[in-house]
Amino acid sequence: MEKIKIAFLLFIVHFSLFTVFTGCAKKEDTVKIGVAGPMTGDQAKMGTDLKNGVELAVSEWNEKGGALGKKIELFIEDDQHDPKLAVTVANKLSNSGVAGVIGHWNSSASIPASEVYKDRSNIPMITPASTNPRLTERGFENVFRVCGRDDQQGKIAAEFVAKSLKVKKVAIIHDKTTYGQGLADEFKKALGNAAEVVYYGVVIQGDKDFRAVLTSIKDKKPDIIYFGGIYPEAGLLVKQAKELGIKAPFMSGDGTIDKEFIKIAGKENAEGTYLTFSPDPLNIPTAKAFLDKYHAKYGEHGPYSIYAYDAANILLTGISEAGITDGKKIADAIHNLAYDGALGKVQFDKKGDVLKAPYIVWVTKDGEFKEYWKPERE
Ligand code: ABU
Repeated sequence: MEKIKIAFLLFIVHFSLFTVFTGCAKKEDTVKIGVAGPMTGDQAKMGTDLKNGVELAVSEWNEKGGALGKKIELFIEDDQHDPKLAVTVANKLSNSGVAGVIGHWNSSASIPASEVYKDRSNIPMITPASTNPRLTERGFENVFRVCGRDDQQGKIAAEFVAKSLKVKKVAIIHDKTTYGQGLADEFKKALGNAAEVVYYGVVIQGDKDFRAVLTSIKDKKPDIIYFGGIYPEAGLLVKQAKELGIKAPFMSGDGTIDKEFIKIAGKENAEGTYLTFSPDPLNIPTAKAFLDKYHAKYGEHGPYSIYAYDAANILLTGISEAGITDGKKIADAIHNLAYDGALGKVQFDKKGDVLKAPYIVWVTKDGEFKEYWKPERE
């Protein structure tokens, strides 16, 4: 019996020494940050932009010594914009002991994942891109977004088509996702009686042939087609609409404003498409240093690269201000920040929304996106 006790004690001592002198101990010497988004699949460009923005911010922090005197370690996870996979990813990141998460990209992923982070000791999450209002309407103190909301961009889109384009008949399509349907409905609500909605219908994310829906729309002779959804479907819709001889311009939101949209639609077909998004960072003086570094390291920036960069800096500043990797304390610190970032000053309200979301309308011209229209009050 004595021999068994000694053997057991030796095992414990050996195991403890092993963990101290191996990678297990090394991991505890880092501040762990989660990054989550669609890293593979048809929206992988958005996940890559997100990852690149975060990696750039973290490399800068690590060059200066990290956070809380420790190196920062990234845990990158792929949710494939799938709500169920987003929950799995959120649990995996929570189990890894992350102090906070940058992500997710899609509202349909961010909303269910945020429930996990809330339940797992209020792990703070800052999304660069999820714009569905519900994300911040549930009173979660650990949830933040550095982008605007779809009730804000839907309103600007409606104001543009009613006051600037002065259209009479509108067709509305969405992709049945939290984001796509939410944005289409916010646009419709804001439009009110300013124009007649002659068609309201859906497409399925991942489908490739939208000719049946577009043929029904053509019969209704709308002055504009509004789409709530993301660039893979938006590109095909515009391409197929032109092939069917539809002349009405196309309008969509921030989920479509990426060069991938123009590639899928074709340069000629994409011309004249209107999109709501925030102003061009190329015209924002505070964004210059970020853009120079990003372009040198990764090439052209995507729409949400700069948002991911600022989100990571805000999370790491919150951790530093809190002085500890405690979810609630970090969230409190983030709520109290007035952060001067690449996008300018970022401050959050009680819900975790930014105080300013300056949506404008862009247009595609010569294969590029150009700022086109600003609401009068801005
Ligand atoms: N806001 C653009 C698309 C991401 C999302 O909200 O689902």
